[in-house]
This record gives sequence, structure tokens and C-alpha cells, in this order.
Amino acid sequence: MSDTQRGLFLSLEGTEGAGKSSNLAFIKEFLDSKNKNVLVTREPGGTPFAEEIRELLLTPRDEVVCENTELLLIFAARAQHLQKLIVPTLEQGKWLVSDRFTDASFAYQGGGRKMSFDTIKQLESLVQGALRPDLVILLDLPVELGMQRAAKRGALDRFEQEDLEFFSRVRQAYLARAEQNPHRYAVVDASQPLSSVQDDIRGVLESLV
Ligand code: Z5A
Repeated sequence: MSDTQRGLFLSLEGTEGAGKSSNLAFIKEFLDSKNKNVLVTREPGGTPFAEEIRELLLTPRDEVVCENTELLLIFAARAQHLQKLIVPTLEQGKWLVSDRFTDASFAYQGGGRKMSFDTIKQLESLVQGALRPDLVILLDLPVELGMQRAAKRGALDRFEQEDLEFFSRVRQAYLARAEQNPHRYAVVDASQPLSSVQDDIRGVLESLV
């Protein structure tokens, strides 16, 4: 796929309660208002088959899910999502915003679960080739605040049942990636009131369009 012809690929990332869902609609509305043809999708998931894998991954269960099993299922869902939805959409010149992508694997499986970053990189190359999001918007906030916000939502999924230390490692892994890839990351302070978070996101998007 030629980078000059394809649409722009954005991903939205953050730890627990960062406000991804609260801001996705805002991002789509803003880009639509600028006449960008935008598709919003999510990971894990994005196609019917990948959504079934998402169910497997998020459902709390008695049997412990092994780390390699989790990682491979996430990349299996991603392979399906890429081939069936992401690549065809970008090839049509459309913009695509994904609620999480591979940066989440580095943060959750690499940071949170302490899996090898090299293994994740190998899977990234295998499944994605050279394709990476053009911009990652990272909604960053203190882990305690995010967990307080998320607690208001009711039943916890398999990831949400992790503890403060896990989410602290996830946050540190995201921030480390942002520091290593400043040209590809926009870090937004998500501890602010929603209107201020959206002002900051608008600033990031305005510089793109
Ligand atoms: N996962 C993984 O491990 N590896 C991978 O490679 C990928 C994913 C791709 C599902 O993701 C899980 O998959 C995820 C990591 C794992 N697990 N976790 N945790 P998900 O993205 O579907 O799930 P989520 O992280 O729970 O995200 P979410 O549902 O989109 O929500 P959110 O970002 O946590 O935020 P929210 O629902 O928009 O907001 C939470 C509450 O805070 C809500 O009541 C809002 O009204 C409130 N809120 C939001 N913003 C504000 C501000 N600014 N002020 C005050 N209150 C606010």
C-alpha cells in the first residue's frame, strides 16, 4: 500500500477510565465537519470474527488465560481486522480511527503483563508488515483517578479486574513509547474536565487537517 495515497490511520489509547469512549464520538464529529471520510473501529474487534475473539479475551473466567494465549489471540484478532477492514479502508483513501491498536499490546501485554517487548515487535512485523498508525492520541491520567472513573461503570471485564500496580505499569509503558516516538504520539492530559480534554484533542486534529 502506497503511503501517499492511503487515508490517515489514527489510534486512540489510554489506561482505565481515560475517556476513550467519551472522546471517540467527538473525534469523529470533528473530522466529519472537516469533510474527512472517517471510519471508527476498535480493538480487540472491528469485524464479526474479531469481535468474537474480543468476547473470549474480555470475559472473566475461572481458567487462567496464559499470557501467550492472550497475546496470540489479540494478534489473531488484529490480523483479521487489518485484512478485512483497516487495510481496505485506508486503500480507499478513507481515514480510520481505531479505539486502541498495537500500542495497547506494548502497554498491556508488555508493560502490564511484563511480556517481552521483542516478542510483541516480532508479532507486529508478522501481522502488520510496515503499517503503523500515523498518529496515536494517548489520553493520559493518574491511574488512581482513572480507576475511580471506571469503577462507576459496573461489572468489570477480565482486564479491568487487574490491580493498581498493573495499570501503573501500563501507563508507564505508554508514556515510554510516547517519549521514544514523539513524532507519532500526541499525549493529552485526560485528568482535565472533558471540555478541556476535547479542546486539546481539537488542537491535535486541527494540525492534521
Ligand atoms: N487490550 C490489550 O490488553 N491489548 C491490546 O492490544 C488491546 C486491548 C488492543 C478492552 O479495551 C481491553 O482490551 C482493555 C485493554 C485490552 N482493557 N482495559 N482496561 P477497551 O478499550 O474496550 O476498554 P476500556 O479500557 O475499558 O476503555 P473504554 O470502555 O473505552 O473506556 P475508558 O477509556 O476507560 O473511558 P470512558 O468509558 O469514556 O470513561 C470512563 C468514565 O469516566 C465515564 O463514566 C465517563 O463519563 C468518565 N469521564 C471520561 N472523561 C472524563 C473527564 N475528562 N472528566 C470526568 N469524567 C470523565
